[in-house]
Amino acid sequence: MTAASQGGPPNGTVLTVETVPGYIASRPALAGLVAADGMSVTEVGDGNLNLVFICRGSDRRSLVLKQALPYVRLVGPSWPMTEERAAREAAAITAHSAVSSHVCRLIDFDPERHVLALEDLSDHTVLRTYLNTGGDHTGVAERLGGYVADVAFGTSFLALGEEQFRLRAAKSINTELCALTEDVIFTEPFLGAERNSVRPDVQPQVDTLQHDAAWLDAAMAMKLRFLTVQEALLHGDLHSGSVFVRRGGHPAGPGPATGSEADSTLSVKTFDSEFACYGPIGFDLGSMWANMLAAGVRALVLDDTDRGGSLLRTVAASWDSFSARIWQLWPNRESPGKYPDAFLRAWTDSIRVDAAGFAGCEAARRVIGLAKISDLESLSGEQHRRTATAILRLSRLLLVERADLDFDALVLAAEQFSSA
Ligand code: SR1
Ligand code: MG
Repeated sequence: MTAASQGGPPNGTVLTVETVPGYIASRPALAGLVAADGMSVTEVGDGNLNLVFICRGSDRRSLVLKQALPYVRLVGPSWPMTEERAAREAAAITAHSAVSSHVCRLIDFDPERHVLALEDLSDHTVLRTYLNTGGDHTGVAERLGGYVADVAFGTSFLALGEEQFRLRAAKSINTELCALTEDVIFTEPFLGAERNSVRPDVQPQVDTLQHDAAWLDAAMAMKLRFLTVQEALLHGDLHSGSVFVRRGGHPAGPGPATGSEADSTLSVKTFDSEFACYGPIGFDLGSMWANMLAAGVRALVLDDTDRGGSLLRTVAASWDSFSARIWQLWPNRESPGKYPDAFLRAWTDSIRVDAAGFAGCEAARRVIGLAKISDLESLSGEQHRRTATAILRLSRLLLVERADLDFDALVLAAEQFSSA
C-alpha cells in the first residue's frame, strides 16, 4: 500500500509543515511514535541540500524527517541532484550503526518519497556551532577518531572478507554525490570556477596559490586517490557540521572541562552521510581535521589562545584514538594468516598521509569554494583576512608536506600563521 492510499501526500510531493502530520500518520513505522493531534512541525533545514523537519507531539515525543529534494537546495532547481542520495544515506546509517554507537539512529526510510525518519537530537548541538561558541570539546575528537576506525575496519575487507567487501562496495556506488565532491572539493578551489568566491583582501593569496605547482600537483594527487581508492564505506562529508554533541542530559554548550567525568557524559553522533561511498579512509579523517583546524585558527585570531591551541591539538588526538582503535580491532580480522602486522602498519601510514592531504583540500575549499563555513564567514575585516589566510597556508602545508607531517609542527605552524 502506498503512503497516498493511506492518506499521506502522493509520491513526488515535497513535504511541508502542513503535510508532515498526515505523512507521519501514513507511515506504519512512525504513526505510533508521534501523535498527529497537536503535533508541532518546524522546518529547520539550514544545510546545503535537503529539507529537514522537527516533528514534536503534544506528549513531547519527537522525531526528525529529512527529505532529499531533486536539486541542491543551496543553489536551487538550476542544479539538479539525484534524490537517490536518501537511499545512500539510509544504507550508510545502517552499515555504520552496526559497527559504531556514534551514529544518529534511523527510524524509517521511505524510498518512494526519499524521506528518512531520524531520532531527534535537538538536545544536542551541531559541533561547528558548539566549537565556535566556546563549548568544551574535551573528548570529542577522540570519539570521532574511534568512530572512523570502527567504520573503517567494520566495512573493509578485514571484517567482511574480500568477496563481501567487493559486493558491498559495488552496491554503495554514489556517483552523483561523488561527482559533487570531486567538483567542489578537488577541482573548483584549485582550478577556479564561477561558483567560487573570496573576499578582495584574500584574493591575492588565492591567485598565488592557484599558480603554485606544488599545491596544485598535491591536490590533483588527492583527487586521484579519492577517485580510485576504495578502502571502506566512508561517511563522505565528516566536517563539524555533520556531528552533534551533548554533555550530560542537557543541551551541550559553553562550560569548563571536568576531565573523565565530562567524558562519560559526552554524546557524539554523526549525521548527514548522504555522500557515503567506498573511498579512502583518510578522506573522513582529513575532513574532520580541516574543520577542527579552522575552529582552532578562528579561536587564535579571536585571542582565545589556550582554546585555539587545544583545538589544533585535536588533530593528533583524533589520530591517536583512530590508530589505537584500529589496532584494537585488528585481532578480529577475518583472515589473520593473510594479513600480518606489517600490513596494518603500512596501511595506517598511508591513511595518515591521505588524511593530511585531504585536510589540505577541505581547508582550501572552505575558503575558496562554494560551501563556506560559519567559523570564517561570521568574521569580518582583519579577523576574517587573518583566519582565511592562515587556513590557506595550512592547506598548502598539509598538501605539500603530507608525507612528512608532524603534528607538533602542524600546531606550531598554525599558531604562527594565525598571528600574521
Ligand atoms: C552544494 S554545496 C556542496 C557541499 O554541501 C554539503 O554539505 C557537502 O559538504 C558538499 O561538499
Ligand atoms: Mg551535510
